[in-house]
Amino acid sequence: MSIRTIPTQAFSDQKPGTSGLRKKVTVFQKPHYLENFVQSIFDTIAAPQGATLVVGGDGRYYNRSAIQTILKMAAANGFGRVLVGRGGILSTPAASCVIRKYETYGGIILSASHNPGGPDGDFGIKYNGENGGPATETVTEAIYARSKEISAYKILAAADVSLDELAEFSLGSMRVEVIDPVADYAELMESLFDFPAIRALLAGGFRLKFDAMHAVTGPYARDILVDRLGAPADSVMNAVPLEDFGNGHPDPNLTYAHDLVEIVYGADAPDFGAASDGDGDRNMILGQRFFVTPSDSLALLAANATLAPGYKGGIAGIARSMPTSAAADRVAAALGLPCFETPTGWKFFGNLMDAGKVTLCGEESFGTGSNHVREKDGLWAVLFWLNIVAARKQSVESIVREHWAKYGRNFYSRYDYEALPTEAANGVMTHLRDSFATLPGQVFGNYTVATCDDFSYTDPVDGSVSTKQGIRILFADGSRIIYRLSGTGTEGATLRVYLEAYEADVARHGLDAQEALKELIAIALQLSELKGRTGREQPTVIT
Ligand code: G16
Repeated sequence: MSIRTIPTQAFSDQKPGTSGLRKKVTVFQKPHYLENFVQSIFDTIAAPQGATLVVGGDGRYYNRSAIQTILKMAAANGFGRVLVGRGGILSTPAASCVIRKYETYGGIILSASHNPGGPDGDFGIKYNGENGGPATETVTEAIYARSKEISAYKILAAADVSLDELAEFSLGSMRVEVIDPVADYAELMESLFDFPAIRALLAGGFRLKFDAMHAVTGPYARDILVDRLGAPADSVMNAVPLEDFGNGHPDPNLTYAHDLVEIVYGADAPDFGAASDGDGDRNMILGQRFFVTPSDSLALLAANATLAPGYKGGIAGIARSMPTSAAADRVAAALGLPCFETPTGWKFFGNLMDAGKVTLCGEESFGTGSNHVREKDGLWAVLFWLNIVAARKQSVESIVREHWAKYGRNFYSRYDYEALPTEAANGVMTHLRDSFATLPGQVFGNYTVATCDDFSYTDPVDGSVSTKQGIRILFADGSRIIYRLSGTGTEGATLRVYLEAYEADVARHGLDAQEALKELIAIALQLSELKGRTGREQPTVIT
């Protein structure tokens, strides 16, 4: 087997977004496209000769073929050993777990997360460092810079290898270990949560439904919820991972996880519902006919953390992304803990966790996690909730309502306008920026604008600065409207509008969020001139 150096031409569009490089499968299939990006990663990270790499993905279309290429390129670039999930499968949190447990140099994760898959769907690739977390912006910028000047890549001339059985073999001078994708992760979960208490809860008739959305968490959920915790087999639905996610959109929210929502809001509803996304890092939590917003979920987990054995000593601090509601801030204040507000993107939490400043992190985009790995973690959140329910012996709804009564309720909603013409979306943002000088002090109905700005963040650990991370309109009563362009879409631009209003009055906590936020929504549309500028009457998704 010989190492070949293949001449190539640089692509100009390999800038990683919020979470790695995400493009249509057809773009990744262009000659040299994947190889160029992988070589740019290898050139940037400059791993020492013989280093160990983890490789795996969410099983979507093109996963297997990309892994074959990456293995041959890793062998040609001097890696000594690669741990790869059986069948090419590793959920994002499981990949993070494996990187940390085996102290590898880093890992390559193949996923476009919640984006649809299949030959016409999306694909993605990202690099995670030795802490198990997504590469920092400094590293992703360096990878991008390299991708613009690359002129050759190295690959081993070898036949494809079989990844369907647990095995160890050589590829050139590199060892390949095909590992069980579930075992290490399941063991970690068992070390964090009170499995006997959850087992007893389920044995006592508590019914749950977990929707794996035909994505990567199926095998993980079966192993943990059914085999280890004793839930009936039909507690896990859509459990078989499919390359096109059964033609679905594996995004666990009220719109896309509609199969589950119908069950949890239907007659004979189970006590608990949950779903995860394409690569297993997102989660949605539902009680019986009751939706827990991701922002509230973070606050609730923080407030109840000591009920789980893995956190019984308390937590060091909390971090949330800027658009996430301030519900967690209230818990942090009550517990006397630091609370950090970061830009959107899990990569911004890594330094805080590594420095021991925070234990729990969360985002409005259905992501919660802790320092057990360096990715958000869907099943971890599900188990945390089950642990809390088992310990408190209350329904999800009553736990949330008690929380609101104590801390107040942060009404919250996000409006997504997907696949907009890029020009129109940029036009909205420019128009808003142009209004910064005149907005403060203006009164809109019950709301007075206090300040507005472009969010920027200085990392308290390494001092790096990230600018233009979303436009904030902050009102005198603490309500907020945020406008942000998504960094994960692959078609045109996705504009997100985030709305938040705080309500201390318990009598008003039962209001529907859309009702409570009605006036703020109208103001958001008015200020942005969104309808006129984009031609969109309605958002694509409301969460
Ligand atoms: C990624 C990031 C998250 C981010 C989300 C949405 O999640 O890891 O931190 O909140 O995208 O980002 P955007 O608003 O830019 O689309 P995932 O689950 O897609 O990897």
